[in-house]
Amino acid sequence: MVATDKVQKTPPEEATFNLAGYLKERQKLCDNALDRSIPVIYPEKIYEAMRYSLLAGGKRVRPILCLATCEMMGGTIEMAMPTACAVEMIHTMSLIHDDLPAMDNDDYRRGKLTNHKVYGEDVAILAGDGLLALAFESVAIQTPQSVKREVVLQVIARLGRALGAGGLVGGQVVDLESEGKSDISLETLNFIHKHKTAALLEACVVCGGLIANASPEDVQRLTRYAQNIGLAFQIIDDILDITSTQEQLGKTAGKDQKAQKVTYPSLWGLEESRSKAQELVKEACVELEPFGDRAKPLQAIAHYITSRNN
Ligand code: GRG
Repeated sequence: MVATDKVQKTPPEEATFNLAGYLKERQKLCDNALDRSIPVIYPEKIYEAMRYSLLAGGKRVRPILCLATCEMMGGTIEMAMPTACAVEMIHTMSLIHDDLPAMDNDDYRRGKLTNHKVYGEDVAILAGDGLLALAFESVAIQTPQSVKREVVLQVIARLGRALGAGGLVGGQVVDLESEGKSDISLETLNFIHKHKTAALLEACVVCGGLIANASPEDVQRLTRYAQNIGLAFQIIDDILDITSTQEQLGKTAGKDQKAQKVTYPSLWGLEESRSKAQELVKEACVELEPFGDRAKPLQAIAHYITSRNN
């Protein structure tokens, strides 16, 4: 769970917006909805394994982005909550599979043993699959009738695109191929992270906008906002792998250096990486200017991405 009391310095333009309080409240809403989304029924083992990782904490950045965008564009939390839950289910399944011995082979995630360490590789794979299927079922079945069915279909298509070979899966494949290679170009690194990390963040924001009937022009603005914060998110993730402890991160720290992985700090150094992330956040916030005060939560979340410590 994010240490909201540890959210660092608030930029002056966000001074009137209580981000820590906002995140805490939204995390609670998301946690409650996610808790309700998975009962424990027969065969209990799989439902328990799905709940284990889904309810293990996590900052809930993706569902909060989805809800915040929907509200900014005039929609409600109720309209977006099934999609918000879906993006967190998809994100969690990607973490479970990423941690498997066949991929990153990690023992800790969100401050707990990884799913396969507790339930075994076979059940961990199936827990990921179960979460992925439930994500789409949630959007299709739980989205209220106030959202047009045509929009629900668009959301389902967007999510499918973001996580398939043109998104997370494609980014992960290139990441795996790049392992152990020291001559990875910036272009390849950008490809990996635009797909592995930014694609889902983009889907969160765009789906939130679609649910609130955002115009195509606004969807374009939202897309640019999300692409910029998506890359900034990954740059900071790379920095935190170097500068934070396992306790702060809830997962193994220093993994990239140990695996001699090419990262943004390994190409640019820490300081340059930080300023590039800040530049991306600034560019993201420019896209929100037409939305005036309603954009305060999304602006504050963008700044939080570069000031977070986990
Ligand atoms: C989606 C079908 C499908 C398969 C998954 C394994 C895989 C394919 C992709 C890997 C995706 C991955 C693990 C990307 C890393 C993204 C990232 C920066 C994760 C950390 O996110 P945080 O900091 O974590 O938001 P919390 O725990 O706070 O939610």
